[in-house]
Amino acid sequence: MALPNKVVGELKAVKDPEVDEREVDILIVGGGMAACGTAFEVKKWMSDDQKVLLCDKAAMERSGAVAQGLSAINTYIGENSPDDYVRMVRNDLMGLVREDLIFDLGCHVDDSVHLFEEWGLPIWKKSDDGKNLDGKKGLKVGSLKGGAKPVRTGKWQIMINGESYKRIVAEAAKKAIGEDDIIERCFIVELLLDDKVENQIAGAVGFSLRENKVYIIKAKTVMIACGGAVNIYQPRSVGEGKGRAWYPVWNAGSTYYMGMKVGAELSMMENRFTPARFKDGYGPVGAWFLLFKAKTLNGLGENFAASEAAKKELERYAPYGTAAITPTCLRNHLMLFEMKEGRGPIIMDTVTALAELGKTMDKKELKHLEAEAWEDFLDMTCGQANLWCATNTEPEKKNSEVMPTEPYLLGSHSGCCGFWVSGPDFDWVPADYKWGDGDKVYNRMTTVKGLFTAGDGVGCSGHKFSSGSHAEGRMVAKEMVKYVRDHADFKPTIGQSKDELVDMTYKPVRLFLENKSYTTAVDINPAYVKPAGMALRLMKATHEYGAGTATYYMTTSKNLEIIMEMLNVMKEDCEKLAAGDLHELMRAWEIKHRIWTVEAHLRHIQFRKESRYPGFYYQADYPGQDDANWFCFVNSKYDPKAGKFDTFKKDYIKLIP
Ligand code: SFD
Ligand code: AMP
Repeated sequence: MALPNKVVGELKAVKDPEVDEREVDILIVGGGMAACGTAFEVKKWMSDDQKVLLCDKAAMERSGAVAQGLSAINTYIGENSPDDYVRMVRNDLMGLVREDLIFDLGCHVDDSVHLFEEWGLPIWKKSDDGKNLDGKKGLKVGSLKGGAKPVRTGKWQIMINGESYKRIVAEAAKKAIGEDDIIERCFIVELLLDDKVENQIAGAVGFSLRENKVYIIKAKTVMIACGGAVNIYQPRSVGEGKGRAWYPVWNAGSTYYMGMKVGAELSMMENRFTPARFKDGYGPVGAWFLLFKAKTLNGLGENFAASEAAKKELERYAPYGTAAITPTCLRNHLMLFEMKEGRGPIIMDTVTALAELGKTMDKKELKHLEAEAWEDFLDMTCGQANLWCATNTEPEKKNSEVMPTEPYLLGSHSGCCGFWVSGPDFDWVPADYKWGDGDKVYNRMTTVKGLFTAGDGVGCSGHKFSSGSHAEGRMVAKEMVKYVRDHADFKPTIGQSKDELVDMTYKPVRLFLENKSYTTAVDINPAYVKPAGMALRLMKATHEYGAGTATYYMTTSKNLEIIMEMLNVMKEDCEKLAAGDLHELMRAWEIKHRIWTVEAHLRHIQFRKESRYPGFYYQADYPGQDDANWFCFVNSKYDPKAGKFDTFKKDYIKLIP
């Protein structure tokens, strides 16, 4: 159970925390959709003498991206085929994806959706006469597994009443793994490599957000599923709205930082997701485009996406731009195109959409439709519904602006950055795409032995969303058990002493306690920097030089050169981060995780001499796509011993015609 706060405000940190040492076979880091999938599945395959532990920095009932709930499950294969799912993801991500990983996921994802429904998640259904049945009405026509038809918004998405989605999924995960094998409010800061076996994971170190306690956990195999990276770029929200973001503000790039630090190969870190969202409230647009069939208008009231100019612009990016569904980055590109031509802002025409749908409805049905429009946000981004109230916006009477937001790094939504992982052990998967130990293949294992990832952590395989991340977590559970069984003789050895690990984890606290009396203002001190200041410094740098909103997502070689130098200085200055309480200690580690993650992102952009994802980012000196040289993955690897990065190309292999 998550420990409650024992004090008013944050708990002051002390110089010498208690140390809790554990040894397990399987360590799950994170408690989001992927980790809940692993937790639900893992004990079914473990033997009685094997041990598992899950550490989440927050409380699983409301942690990660699904914290506020969701109104749709964006990946449900249903009547479609996994091959077609691969084609959709490939097109949306401009041709470069790992088709083995995506196909594999497509074969398993529906099973997770069926479980969600079994656990009590209300899934909307279609009635025989084509009406939408939500909530309990949906239940009456039977379950998806039993053949009832979901309410499809797009080809892949289905509608849910999902305010309690994460609670439902977490409850099942907790029941399956057991409260004794979960530590909530435990922030993992670093992974640990084995001292005897080269390139083998051996555990992790973290600390409690509720007690002065450091956890040192030895493990034979570890899964990192700490989501994506948020608040790495200056958000559009300022002042009283600061802190609003679309993706979960708590996810600080820990997945990428921790894996990269122990030498796991990253892939496609140049890919980012710059979502179009309702302006200021960050409300998602999918349901409006797909379910309510709304159109976006430019400032002149024109449906610009259907214009000749848009068609011409998209033709420049054929075959992706001319596909039946325009890729997400190019939809953004068209919005930016309008804005730069002086035809902004972009407006979601909610009024016409609801009026059109209402034409065939009676009064009661119309009221229900309006309620659905509100519920879409109340279920997943309630701040957007608040903003509608605050600005007297009734969507049937007043349109809302949409806007491309600040960039996010993630591998499960409409982006695909993450780790280079092994694919499944099928004969059709090329040798370069699968690995393990000897002739053994471990699906979703990174290039570090025993280190697995899922959800936002897996690179080159976007569009998994909530359901796919859960399913991928379940796949990883089986592979981790297999890994432990195959390596029964392996005993993890940690090279660092207990004192060294505590000193590393609590360094910001010790620095603070040693120096805090030197000045009267606790945040201003020549001996240290506070994480809040460092966060602003990072955001200013990415905003201006790293293709943030300040420059319409444009960067250049020179700008990248400048920001890489700034990031190096920030990394040096991170040695002087100071924290007075446990929350601030978390902030200190988070900003370190963010800086390294951003560095990996920009290093990849710098390496890829083209602009593969117009609308997500642009390089002025390398505009457009250069398939002759860059139709390949970009991978990078940090060498933990030498402290150096290596960035290189990896072949893309087409598997599905
Ligand atoms: O509308 C540490 N997502 C949507 N998915 C859908 O299926 N439908 C939607 O409708 C979706 N939309 C949406 C979505 C997300 C958000 C925020 C909004 C709207 C507003 C995407 C999914 O939610 C996403 O794909 C999955 O949740 C990804 O799963 P995973 O497991 O990779 O990440 P997580 O769930 O965020 O969990 C991360 C966990 O890690 C913990 N953590 N624990 C220990 N130590 C550390 N250092 C840690 N750092 C992080 C977190 O606490 C958390 O438990 S829509 O936009 O399309
Ligand atoms: P979003 O709300 O933007 O996160 O999108 C939710 C789902 O709808 C994702 O699967 C998107 O790929 C899809 N989607 C959003 N907008 C569109 C659109 N205009 N056309 C097609 N699919 C879309």
